[in-house]
Amino acid sequence: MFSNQAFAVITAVVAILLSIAKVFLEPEPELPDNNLILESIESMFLNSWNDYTQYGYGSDIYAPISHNHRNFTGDDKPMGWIIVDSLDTMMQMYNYTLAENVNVTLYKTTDGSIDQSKLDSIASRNEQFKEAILKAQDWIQNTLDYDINAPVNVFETTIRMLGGLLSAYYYSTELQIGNPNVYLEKAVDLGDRLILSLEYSEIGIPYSSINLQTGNPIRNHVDDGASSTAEFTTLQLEFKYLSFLTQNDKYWKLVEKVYKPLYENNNLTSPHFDGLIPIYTVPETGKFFGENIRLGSRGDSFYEYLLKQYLLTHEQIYYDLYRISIEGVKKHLVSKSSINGIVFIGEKEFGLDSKGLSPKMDHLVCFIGGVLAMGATEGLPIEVAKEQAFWDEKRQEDWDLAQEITFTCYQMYDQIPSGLAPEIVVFDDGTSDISTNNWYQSFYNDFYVKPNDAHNLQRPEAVESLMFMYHLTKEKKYRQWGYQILQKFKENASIKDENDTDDSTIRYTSLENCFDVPTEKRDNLESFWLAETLKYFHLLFQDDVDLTKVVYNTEAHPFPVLDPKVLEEMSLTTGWTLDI
Ligand SMILES: *[C@@H]1O[C@H](CO)[C@@H](O)[C@H](O)[C@H]1NC(C)=O
Ligand SMILES: *[C@@H]1O[C@H](CO)[C@@H](O)[C@H](O)[C@H]1NC(C)=O
Ligand SMILES: *[C@@H]1O[C@H](CO)[C@@H](O)[C@H](O)[C@H]1NC(C)=O
Ligand SMILES: *[C@@H]1O[C@H](CO)[C@@H](O)[C@H](O)[C@H]1NC(C)=O
Ligand SMILES: *[C@@H]1O[C@H](CO)[C@@H](O)[C@H](O)[C@H]1NC(C)=O
Ligand SMILES: CC(=O)N[C@H]1CO[C@H](CO)[C@@H](O)[C@@H]1O
Repeated sequence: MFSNQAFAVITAVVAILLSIAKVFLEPEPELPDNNLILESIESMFLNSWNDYTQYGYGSDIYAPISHNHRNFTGDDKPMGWIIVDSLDTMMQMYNYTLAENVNVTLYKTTDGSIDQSKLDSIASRNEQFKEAILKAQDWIQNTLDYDINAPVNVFETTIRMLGGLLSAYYYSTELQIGNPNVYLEKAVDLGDRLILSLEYSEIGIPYSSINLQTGNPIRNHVDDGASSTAEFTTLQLEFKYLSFLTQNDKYWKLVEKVYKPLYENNNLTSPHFDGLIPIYTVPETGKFFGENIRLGSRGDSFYEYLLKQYLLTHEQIYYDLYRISIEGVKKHLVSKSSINGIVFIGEKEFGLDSKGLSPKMDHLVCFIGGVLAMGATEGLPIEVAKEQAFWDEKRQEDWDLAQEITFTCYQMYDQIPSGLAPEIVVFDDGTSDISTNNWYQSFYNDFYVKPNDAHNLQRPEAVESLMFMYHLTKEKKYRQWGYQILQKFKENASIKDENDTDDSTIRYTSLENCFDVPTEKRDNLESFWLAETLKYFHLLFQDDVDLTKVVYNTEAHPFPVLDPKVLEEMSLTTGWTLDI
């Protein structure tokens, strides 16, 4: 007979082997027809949208369970938070359901006739998208007024509102729906208000907020007044595109001014940082405040916008800076879970010189899979990218890491009872004593979740990376993982009225706790559910997505790739250099 101890060891070993087998050998289910999946994504969007239209239209903040709603700013003027953010998703779905774009042969029944009810249902969704778009345009033209006497966050307002207006302009032009100039005029109005935050800055780095009416810049009220480093380094795509559209280089010049002090005043490329930014910066000096380095909140989109500026405008300096930072990420932040060897990206809370790596990873970090993949391939299918002169060992490493991290982000859903990821996880890397705490544990023991971090806000980043990985590889698994997550949102993040017999009151909301099943809901609709998560789902299941043609801003608003020759003729070029 085994001793108790030996038995415990054997049980533990068997459990580990089983869990490894489960993580890597799960059977992959066959997917329903693509068009059925796209249809269900469009319906999910319309369910959320129609509920918002009925009970909260025009408001910035909406609670789908109680139907409560309010606006951000003190004087109760709306910012267009949900409407502007959602517009281009509706345009994308409108385009996809347009009769001339529907492949009728896909709707043939077995006897060769066309399933007319299917076509009617597509046409009906198309009509709903069209009406919603035109109604939103009318609202933007006649109700939305940015002359608001209240402070707004420069970064959030830029990526969501300015970004949303600019991409609405772009799609409205491309798809010939509505009047694009409504969006551009509003974008210029908003852009002129926001840009003052950069214009008034001493060295080029803005305060975190600005009063839209008075132009008064407002220093951060916490963190000793420091600005979030990712916030002022995530304005560049929007304002550069605005410069392009208005032929006014003012915006372009001002947004790129943030980089020189940031790099030079901190020696950012020196081994002390290796291109990795602490998450706060003192706006008057450009010096970092604190040493907390992470790819999660306040750090994330700094890296994203280095690459995406290169992809949008082909300014080489941004690829070079991106390269330095990504080498820093690979050198300092990558580790593995001890049980299944799942690769994660951790944090250096006390700077690169400190010992160890904090194994904490925000769901937000999941954007990096898609960014690494786009940085390696520049949007070309992987097999084509590998034949380009630019392909080298470093890009191969980036590509490998992109695949690993995307798998990890899928695990952040697959190892959770509700099938939906928590806001933050802590990996068990074998070095810390986390298993003794009363935290939640993932199915196969790769990570733990603190009770306060167990909510799900319907965030997009994992689906975003799945979308990029699928279109660059055409590997079916990315759609299978995406489909699984989609179904979990459908089942576990949806609500409906108790007496609803025809599902007409279905809508989607955040979760208080993704470990509880049935799930406990949180009465909150994030605008990025409509702007990003459902858009990326829809793109994941489309067939002809060309990733070399558009760049998605950090709120999933698409801008067209700009021709460097045209930019040169317009004198829209990089105005700074760095010795590296
Ligand atoms: C927010 O703005 C919308 C649109 O103008 C308006 O209908 C609504 O009443 C405002 N909400 C509040 C709480 O004032
Ligand atoms: C609209 O749909 C057509 C046909 O699917 C596609 O080729 C085109 O790229 C789409 N346009 C946009 C802006 O998505
Ligand atoms: C329409 O779908 C059929 C069946 O999948 C396919 O063979 C055909 O190439 C498609 N046509 C177009 C124009 O995409
Ligand atoms: C930056 O690094 C250079 C060379 O290592 C050094 O001479 C300089 O003093 C450093 N500057 C700052 C601000 O740390
Ligand atoms: C649902 O129907 C029951 C029985 O008719 C009624 O008592 C209840 O108030 C209804 N609930 C709602 C939310 O209307
Ligand atoms: C409402 C709810 O929580 N539904 C489902 C969530 O997901 C699990 C499995 O992933 C189901 O068992 C629940 O019924």
